[in-house]
Formats: sequence, C-alpha cells, structure tokens
Amino acid sequence: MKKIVPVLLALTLTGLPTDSFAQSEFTLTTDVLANPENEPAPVFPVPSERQLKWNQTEFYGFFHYGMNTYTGKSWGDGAESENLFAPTQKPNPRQWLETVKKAGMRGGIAVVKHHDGFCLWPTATTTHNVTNSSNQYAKETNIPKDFAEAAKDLGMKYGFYVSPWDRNSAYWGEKDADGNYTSTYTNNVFFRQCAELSEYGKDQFEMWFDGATGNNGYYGGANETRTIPNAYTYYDIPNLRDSIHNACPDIILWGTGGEARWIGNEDGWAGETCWSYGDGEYGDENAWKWNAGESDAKATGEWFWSEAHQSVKSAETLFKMYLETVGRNATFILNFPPDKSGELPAAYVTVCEELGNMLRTRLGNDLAKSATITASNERTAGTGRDYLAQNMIDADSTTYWATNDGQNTAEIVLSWDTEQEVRYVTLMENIRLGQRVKAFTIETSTDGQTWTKRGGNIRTTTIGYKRIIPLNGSTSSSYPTTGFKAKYLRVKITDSKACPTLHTLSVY
Ligand code: FUL
Repeated sequence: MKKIVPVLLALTLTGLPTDSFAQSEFTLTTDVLANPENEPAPVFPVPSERQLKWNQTEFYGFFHYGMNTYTGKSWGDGAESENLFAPTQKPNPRQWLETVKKAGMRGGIAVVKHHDGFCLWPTATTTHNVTNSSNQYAKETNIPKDFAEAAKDLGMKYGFYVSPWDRNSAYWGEKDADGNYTSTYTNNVFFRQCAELSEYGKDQFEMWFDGATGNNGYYGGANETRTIPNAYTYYDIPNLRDSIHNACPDIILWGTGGEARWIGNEDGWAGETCWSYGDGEYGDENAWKWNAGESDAKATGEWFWSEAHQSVKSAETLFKMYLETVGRNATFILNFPPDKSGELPAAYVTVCEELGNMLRTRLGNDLAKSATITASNERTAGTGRDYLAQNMIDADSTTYWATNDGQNTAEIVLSWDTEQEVRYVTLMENIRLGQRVKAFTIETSTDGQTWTKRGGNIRTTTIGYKRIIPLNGSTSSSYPTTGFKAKYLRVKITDSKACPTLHTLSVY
C-alpha cells in the first residue's frame, strides 16, 4: 500500500539562496518499501550476484603447471631460460579437466603465470613466454586458450591463476630516482596480462591472485631483493576489478582482489563455525563485507609436479577434506599437477575416479526427497511466493523456507513411512538474504517420541552456503558402514540473526 508522508524539512545550505531553500515541503512515497512477496529483509552483508554464482561452483580443480614442472622448484626466481620449458608433447588441459570432472569437480583454475613470471600463452607483455622456448611443443602451448575451450566443451567453470608478483620483470617493485614506486609494472605488464587473459573467455568465474609481496629475484637482471608495502594499492586493485568486471561480469577476483578470501591454511579445512564475512578459517560474525572462504589444498606433496613429490593422497583423505571445506561453508580448490608431458599422471586419474564414486555413493541419494516435511513455523505467503517447509526438499534452490519475522528459532521434522539408515545431513541457507543461522541441532528418532542428538562434538553453529554434518560426529574416520536407524529426523534452529531462510535440507 502506498503511504503519502508529508515531510517538512528545514534546510540550511551554505552558499544557496536561503529564501527558496530554507524551508521546503515535499512528499515522500514509501512504496519502495512495499513487499508484496512478504520476503524477509536481508541481513547484511549479502553477496553480489557474481559472488553467489562463484559459491555454486563449490569444488574445482587447481592445476600448477609451468616452468617449475621442468626445474623441480616450488618458486622459480625468474632467471630461468625459456628453453627449460620443454614439454614432451603438446600440453593437454582438456585431460586435466576431464579428470577432475570425474571427481565431481565443477570447474578449474589453471596457473598461467607463477611467481617466476613465465607466461604460458603468447603474450605481448613480456618475452618471457612459451613462444621463446626452443621446444616445439612449447611454441604450440597456449594454456588459457586450450583450457577455456575444453572447459566450455565439458560444461565446466574456468579461470586463471596469474601471479601479481613477477620475479622476472625488470619493472616489478621498480622505484624512480626519488624512491617512489613506478606504475610501469602495474599498468604495462600486470593489467595487460589480466586484460589479455580476459579475452580467453568472458564467462570466467575466478581470477586467482596470491598475496606474495616480494623477495629476491632476477628482476630483469637486477638480481636483488624487492618488496612492496601494500599489494592492494600497488596493483591498483579497485581499478583492476572494475576493468575486469567490465570484460568478464561473473569473475571473482580472489585473494588480493578482495572478492573471496583465503581460508587461512593450505590443508583443506575450514572452521566448523565459518562466516562468509571476515577473514581466515572462521570468518567474523560482525564483519561488514561479504568475503566467503575458498580452501586451497594439494592432492600431492607439492603444488607443482616433481620427481620427489609424485605420491597422491588417498580418495578417502580427499573425501574428508571435502567434508571439512565444502561441508563447512567454503569452496574447495584441489590441486592436481600435470607432469612433464603436460598431462595428469594415471595415478591421479585413478584417485579422481575413486573420489567421484565416493561422492556419488555417499552423498548422492537424498533420502529427504522421499520424506514428509513439516516445520514449526512457515512464513506467511506473499502474492507469488510461499515459504513452505516443502521448499527445502523440492530440488529448486530458488524456493526456500522461512519463518515469520521475530521467529528466530524453529523445528523442522522429516518423517518416513519406513525406517531409514542415515549418515549425513546437508543444510543450505538462502544466502541471497545473508548468512543468518548461528546455532542448530540435529536429532533422530525411531518412534517420534525419543530423540537422540547426532553429530557428536561437531559445533553445529553456522550453516551459510552449505553445511554437511556427519551424524556420527566424525569427518576423519572412514565412511561409517552402518548409519543411524531413523524414522524421524529433526533439525532445530536454536539461534539466528533474524528469521532463518533455508532452501535445501538433504539426508544421506
Ligand atoms: C601461493 C604460492 O606462493 C604457491 O606457490 C602456490 O601457488 C599457492 C597456491 O599460492 O601463494
């Protein structure tokens, strides 16, 4: 309903003719506040549309391949001859993506320039690139092009890791005669590299910038130690972000780019309590900026392939890492390094197949779909939207359940005609309206009278984009051979910043 509110304003505007502006009367219409759908008000901060899409990628591959693959170093110093980059066949990014797709991953990020500054595409920004290697396969290499094409073909998301720190460039960390940093590297090298990369696909989902701020390096032959005080200002991140968003609207500038955060470790785990705002493993309930966590981890011993670090973690270990990242409101970027042939070794392919099978058999058959669902409170429907408990099990993430305003606690009950064996519960908040839930419990019952709390000592606090709770309380032991018998499963939301909004409740 439109309300007309007369407003009398006393304005004192310096420098303006006071007779016409001193007192003015106008009407303010409040129909901007009309809410025919009765949607809950957002709890800020909320994610942007591109941050939401990014979150939905959930689990994706990381591919460290480049100069270090051939030198065995973790960090090249930038003095490496281009000829050292010598693939034994044409690198095959399609095989990388096909492999991780088998593991259930939805996309991948390819390293196209690491700290050594060697570019895996024919760039105009530096001679330190694939075209200047004497190796024939190096000359044919264009990782961003082949990676993007393969991803599109396979229906996967894709993006690139481009190191801001460049130990080869003479301009990185360069100072003028007065001791001030020049902008040559940022403007003429780094921006242009990002711009060139944006040409390889307008639908990229993430650009990966690590936070390294310098050390010793080759720097065009200077062979010295250089550092920069502040990556954000040195790389002119706000400007870079605007430019790249104009070219690639869905791209998230990760890390130094400020649109999603490093989870704070490289071990494949996020905090049990994990807010999508703030920093580190746990986030910060009171922070003001949406900054969801991404957890980066290695499936092998090193980021790059090397003779010494070929062994790969077991699928069981990777499954645990999946539960502790995707299952704790973080995205999971898992590194598999191609070897000197530019392909992933057979052992990595096998592990990816095993992991994919585990995810399908353990978290693939949602028992909630065949349950009856009720909730202690369902928000009053609007003209074209309802907030029924049923919306949590309808496989449509755009419909959701919510309670009425002021109802910050609630009970949701699933029941089945016959006894089920249950091991995991997945919950997903409608984070478009902010991350709200602060505490919940999960219980099971065989008779609807006696309830047993599940989840062991796991902190059932935040949910966020996605939370997966192993009902036996353990992510570390392998898959429980028997689950809990249940005819009823109850989720109690015991604390929330405002009325809770959930779009998915799944049981496995
Ligand atoms: C870090 C780099 O220093 C490591 O070499 C690796 O690329 C990791 C993923 O990011 O910032």
